[in-house]
Amino acid sequence: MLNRALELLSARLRAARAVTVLSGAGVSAASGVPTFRGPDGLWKTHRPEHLATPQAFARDPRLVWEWYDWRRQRIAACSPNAAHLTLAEWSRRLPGFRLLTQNVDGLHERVATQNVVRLHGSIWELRHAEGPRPTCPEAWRDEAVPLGGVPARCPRCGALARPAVVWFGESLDPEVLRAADAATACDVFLVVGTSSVVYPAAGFTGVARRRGAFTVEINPDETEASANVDLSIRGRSEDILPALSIS
Ligand code: BJW
Repeated sequence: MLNRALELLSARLRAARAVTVLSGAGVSAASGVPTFRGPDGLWKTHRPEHLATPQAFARDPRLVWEWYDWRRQRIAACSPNAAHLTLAEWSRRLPGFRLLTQNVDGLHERVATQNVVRLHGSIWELRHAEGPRPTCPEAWRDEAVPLGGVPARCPRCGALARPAVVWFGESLDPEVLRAADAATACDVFLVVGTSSVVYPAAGFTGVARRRGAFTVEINPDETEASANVDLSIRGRSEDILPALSIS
């Protein structure tokens, strides 16, 4: 059964002129990066509305930064896994390859994956909490672990900084949304390692399918997307992706 599914998907990938992958936290799970939901997920111990919203940050920037500082340290100790490596190889070899990632950990970038659209920003980038200032860059990279100070500040003007990530209730960058929408026009749309509950990302699979893409989910568990894809493969991304043959 699994072998048949892998053969079918491999054939689809080989024939495709455009392939889009939507990745989520499950892709980094084998690297040791905690997922959000599920038995060991971050939300088991931290309520999202206490930490991943602009209101939470306004209320207690130190608390929110402590959580991000802890996550940055944890991610810095992680290495990309076989799923990241396979997608990086596909990005060089498959025509019209695009990767939409919800992950902020930077592990796809660490293995030089091409054509990556970061839907929710990066945990390694910071920006001014009160909006851009003409004297300073709009966003800057900061890979210090632990952070030089909590809450983090702009190295140039000293103003309060925030992680350049997208919190609940915040809009995604319009350019990013345009790129994501364009990527839903493809032959194969693969949704990997995401619970498919957070919008707008969760809506892309349906859009791709309505536009004629062959939609596939790779996840060890059933998700919100499972019933609405053409092929649902139960398995871990680090096992399934390397088992697919694109040549
Ligand atoms: C494995 C595995 C292995 C484990 N291999 N797999 C429409 C309807 C309803 C609500 C909304 C809507 N449109 C917008 C909203 C509101 C909201 C939303 O979606 N809420 C829902 C929760 C209901 N969305 C927003 O607010 C977004 N903004 C927006 O739309 O603006 C306009 C607007 C605002 C308000 C109202 C209406 C419109 C912004 C969303 C930002 C999400 N931000 C976060 C935090 C990022 C920063 C940070 O990291 O700190 O992004 S939340 C968190 O969830 C993070 C993730 O990217 C995101 C998705 O999580 P993901 O990747 O799916 O992880 P998990 O843990 O959920 O799932 C892991 C999966 O892996 C599981 O399925 C496992 O089985 C699997 N797995 N091991 C493969 N080895």
